[in-house]
Amino acid sequence: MQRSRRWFLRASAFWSSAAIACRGRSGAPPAEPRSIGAPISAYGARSRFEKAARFVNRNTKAPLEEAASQTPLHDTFGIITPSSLHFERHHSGVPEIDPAAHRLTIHGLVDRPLVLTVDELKRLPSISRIHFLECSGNSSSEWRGGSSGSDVQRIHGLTSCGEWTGVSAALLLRECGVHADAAWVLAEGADAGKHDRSIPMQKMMDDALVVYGQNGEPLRPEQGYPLRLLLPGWEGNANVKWLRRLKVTDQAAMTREETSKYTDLMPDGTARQFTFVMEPKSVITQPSGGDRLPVAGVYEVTGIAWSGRGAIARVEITTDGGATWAAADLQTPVLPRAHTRFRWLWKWDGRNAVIASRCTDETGYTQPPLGELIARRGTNSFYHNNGIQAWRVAPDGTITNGNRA
Ligand SMILES: Nc1nc2c(c(=O)[nH]1)N[C@H]1C(S)=C(S)[C@@H](COP(=O)(O)O)O[C@H]1N2
Ligand SMILES: [Mo]
Repeated sequence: MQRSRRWFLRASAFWSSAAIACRGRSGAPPAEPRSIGAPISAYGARSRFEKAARFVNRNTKAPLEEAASQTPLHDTFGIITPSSLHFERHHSGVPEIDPAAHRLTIHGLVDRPLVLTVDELKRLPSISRIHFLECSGNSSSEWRGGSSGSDVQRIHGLTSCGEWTGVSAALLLRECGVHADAAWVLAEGADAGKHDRSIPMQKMMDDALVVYGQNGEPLRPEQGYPLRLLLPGWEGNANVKWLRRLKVTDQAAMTREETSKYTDLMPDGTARQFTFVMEPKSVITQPSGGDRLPVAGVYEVTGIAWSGRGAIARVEITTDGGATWAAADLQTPVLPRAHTRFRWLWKWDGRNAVIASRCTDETGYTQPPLGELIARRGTNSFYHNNGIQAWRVAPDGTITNGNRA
């Protein structure tokens, strides 16, 4: 990294263009602020000059409560998504829940059913972990050719990454004494639609968390305040928000969300069900669709990679549409089931280029080309597109979605 950084500074047109810009401006240093600054504040807000925002991707046939908003991946740095920019997906709006009145009930095939308050949960041993959360419908427009716009936010903005704090689900379930034939847990939310999903007991015992914290403060209402189920690396919809009930059962409940919804119809007419794991995926966030490179020269290509199966082992970059690949630098920490930031220096020659990233996780799974995924799964399915995202760079520097010719 050290060496490539120096090369960047030498080779780049950056310093010379910065010098030109300086000459263009008034030579005098900026004036000292005239009055004393703003006072201290009890709860911070960003500078009024900053405008990055979630994109409200409204389904025009449904009310705004049945909608999603997408993270501005192009304009967020590092690996942590600020809570205010964490993507949202609600099936029936954001309920307003008084934490003092909220209860988590654990019942079903257990010796000792439990009803817990939020304060009681907070007294138990806590765990903080950094994990991504991705809607299985993320990037779904690309199956059939890019209907939801051409920028990274609108194509891939249904993924975010945060630090989550809560209690191990295994600790709670052990406390209840689950029966030997217990194989599933039905998780239910307290929103108007009572969103629910059946979760295999093994995942609940492995690494599931009942979380109340997000990025160092209580969960945002949009993320499930006061409690949500967090299933590291598993599709967003199984991470039940406003969690109010865990029912231990011997079989899956076959709720609406795991039968008519959140299954994947294959070309032969069969459907894949319980496709929980989010497979390895990466995307270049800068430069990306909607950007314009001002001049030929050196650019930092950066983006994020993540895998529901573990840590990212490798990210590669192509600038010639996949003919050749080069290894990108991974920013530490590289954490399992978390966004991982990658960077690569590119000297653009001012000609047509197709840039893309592909990642490989620690299990050896490499993100597939989109065409390969479509050949295998057809275009009936909607969820779980982890194909490679290409961006097309034109000689005038404009960048568009390069997934289709
Ligand atoms: N109770 C409840 N939980 C829910 C949902 C919901 O509508 N209600 N939406 C699910 C879906 S489809 C996704 S992708 C994630 C989105 O989580 P976020 O809004 O915190 O990003 O929450 C899941 N959990
Ligand atoms: Mo989702």
